[in-house]
Amino acid sequence: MAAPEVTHLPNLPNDVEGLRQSIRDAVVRVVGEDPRQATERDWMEALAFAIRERMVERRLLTRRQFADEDVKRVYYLSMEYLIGRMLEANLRNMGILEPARQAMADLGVNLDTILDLEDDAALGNGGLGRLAACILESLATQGYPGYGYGIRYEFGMFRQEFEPYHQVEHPDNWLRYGNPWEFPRSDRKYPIHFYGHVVEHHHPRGETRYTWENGEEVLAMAYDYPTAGYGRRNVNNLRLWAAKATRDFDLRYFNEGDYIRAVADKAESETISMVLYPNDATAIGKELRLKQEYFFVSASLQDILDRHLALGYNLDALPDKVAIQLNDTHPAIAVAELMRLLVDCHELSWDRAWDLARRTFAYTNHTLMPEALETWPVELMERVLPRHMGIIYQINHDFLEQVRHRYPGDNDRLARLSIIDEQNGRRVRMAHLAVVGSHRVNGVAALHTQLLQETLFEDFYNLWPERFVNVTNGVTPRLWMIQANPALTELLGQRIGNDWQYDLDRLRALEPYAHDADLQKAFLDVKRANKVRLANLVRERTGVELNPDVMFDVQIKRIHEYKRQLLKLLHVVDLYRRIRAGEDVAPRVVLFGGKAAPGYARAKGIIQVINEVADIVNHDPAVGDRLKCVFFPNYEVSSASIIIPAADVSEQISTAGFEASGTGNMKLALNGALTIGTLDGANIEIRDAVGEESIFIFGMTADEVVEHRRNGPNPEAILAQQPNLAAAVEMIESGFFTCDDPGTHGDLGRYLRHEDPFFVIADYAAYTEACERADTLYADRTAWAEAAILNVARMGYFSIDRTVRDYANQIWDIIPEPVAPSRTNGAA
Ligand code: Z15
Repeated sequence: MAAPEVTHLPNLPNDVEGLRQSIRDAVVRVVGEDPRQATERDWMEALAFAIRERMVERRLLTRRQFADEDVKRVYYLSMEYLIGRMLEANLRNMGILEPARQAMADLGVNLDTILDLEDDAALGNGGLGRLAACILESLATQGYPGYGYGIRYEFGMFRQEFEPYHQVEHPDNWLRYGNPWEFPRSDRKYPIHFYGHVVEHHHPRGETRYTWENGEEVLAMAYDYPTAGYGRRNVNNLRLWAAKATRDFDLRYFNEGDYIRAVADKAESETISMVLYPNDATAIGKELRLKQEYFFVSASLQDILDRHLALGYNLDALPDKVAIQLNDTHPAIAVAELMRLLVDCHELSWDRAWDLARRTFAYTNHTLMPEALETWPVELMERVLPRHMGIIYQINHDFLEQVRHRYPGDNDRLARLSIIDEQNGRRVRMAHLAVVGSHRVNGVAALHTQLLQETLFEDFYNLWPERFVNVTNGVTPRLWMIQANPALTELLGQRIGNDWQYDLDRLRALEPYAHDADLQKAFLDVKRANKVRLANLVRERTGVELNPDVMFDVQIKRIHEYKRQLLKLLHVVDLYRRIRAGEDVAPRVVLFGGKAAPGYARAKGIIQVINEVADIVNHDPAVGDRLKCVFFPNYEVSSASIIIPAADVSEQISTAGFEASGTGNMKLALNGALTIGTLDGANIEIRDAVGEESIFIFGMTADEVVEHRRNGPNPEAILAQQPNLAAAVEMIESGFFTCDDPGTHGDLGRYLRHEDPFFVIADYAAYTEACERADTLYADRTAWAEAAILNVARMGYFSIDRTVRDYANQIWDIIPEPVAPSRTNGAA
């Protein structure tokens, strides 16, 4: 038993006076600057340090309580965490935003100025990465014992610039000033192996044993990011791994040249955690990517097993104390790695290990798109991870035995189910490995889960129907309402109190006031103020002037053909042509935002043509305020929180059957934007929740899309029937908007006429008709306000807290463990 003064945790004051003291001290003690000379950035750093020391106290209290209560923990394994800025979120969730604002003011510093200095932590691409960040925040907020594991990329998502029309990528050096939120844990390092070969050790009695020898080794070092819950003391942890060379990395040199080479190799081994691959929903077949995946999975599993054993549990209790969620197949090698650790390192029998692994893992699928499904050439896997390849063969062998028993003689089914795809030059299907190695598999919206069961995983569903569940995505109201939309938060507080902040279903209390004229006016005033806020930012970033009294029509998401930014662009061109022809069209501001993967030429072409059209439209004196088109550069979490509260209309117009869920759709609707959308992903559930009168649904359903494709689509025939659409396509391909390379717009015309893989042409008429319904409603301010208020009131289901409870109850079997105030450490 250690002495009380050793086990005591500090208990820092959270009042204005105490905070001011901490911040001023930190300027000297941490930043090393004289408070008389401190810059705004110095104050920001000092403030962050004052918060982080308070966070870590609660982190340790939380950990003690979890250990005392013998809780089951969930570990979320994700290649991506799209967190955004941390300062304001940490202040708010720690309950010290207002005292800190006052303390800073007392020190002569404006908090809002400071908040704007912070770079986004953009360790993710899009929806999948942002979902991971929302889930961690909700786990802490609801008091669940839940931890994130991922990679501490030196460079996150690239910064997007237009030069002047096409996208140029700049490296995101987000750690250049250091990072006050991370705790480097130099004592938490795990060895990670690559390459080498496997040696078999035959035993006369008992199983053959395997050792993995002569590979390369790199260390994974932990960096901890405390994650605070809102309105609770719980603070969880996100552990991100960075690659570090081993201490004596191959320094067996004989001369100077070898020595220099050895040090260069050491640096090379640290490139594993250097950069996030900027691809969203497309698989990357690069060796470095496989190494990243294995690197963070192996480190995380070693850490999880160490903790499990250190807490005094035995390995047989693993599924009772540990749940591991695989965020897509990116960490699916975990199935083989856990088997290796249990069998080769902890000497469990194969069968026992397999039973534990399967009951521990669960897998979330985020897409049906074939190009996003990860498969690794057997040859590559064998070279980089030879032991894992052997383990996968064994898993597959046992699995196919089961299938053979169930479906004797059905060789086609065997080939379809196999973890090894034998058709395309022998590849490991990571999704199959994940399904076989998990006790639950979930899709991320009702339609998506249904399609998973009917298409991608049909054979698996027939085999194990009980394994498949739906968990519809959600968003955190702390960031996407309270932080992003303080004006609406304030209005809600006045009308219905603040209970909704903890239980978003309580927004329903707003419903009875939807036709209250005072509320409608206040609601429209809030929206207008948010539009002015956005217009100021757009002026600053692009020079374009926006009229806040015109409808703001917003499409913000990664650039993908299936998301159909081209459908919106055709509408812009159509409106522009008709305005020039003297037609009276409803005015609108169209705002696009989003990045294209650097290697996705078609997506980059879409950005370029939007920028070119925007340039012409915005400078045409004949147009004025009736049409503006803006491509907001470098769309990221921090700009999303300005754009979303200012949107009147939310564009969710993916080809039905292709968007697994969407989460931007939820953020926008929650902030009062009305959706124009297809019956795709979570749009369907949003329609069911908000009602037909608060959403504009259009276009082919997922079934109709399949049927349409089967019938052999003929875009030219449709164009011949639709003069406005034809004129828009002709206007583009004529080069009217060409500002940059001539030829690209002609190519786009050919693409629409002869390829149109996502049926932009086929859905165009229905789409513009939906836009016109929106225009009509928008013109009636009272009717619009009522629909938008009802929209907000009915979005409670899409809280990430509901999502996380669904995972906890259907998949993880964990319960909340709220941290109680204690006598010595209980100050609020
Ligand atoms: C990604 O952001 C998504 C799916 C993927 O397969 C990859 Cl690799 C990245 C998105 C889906 O496209 C989107 O519909 C969904 O809402 C999001 O994941 C979160 O589930």
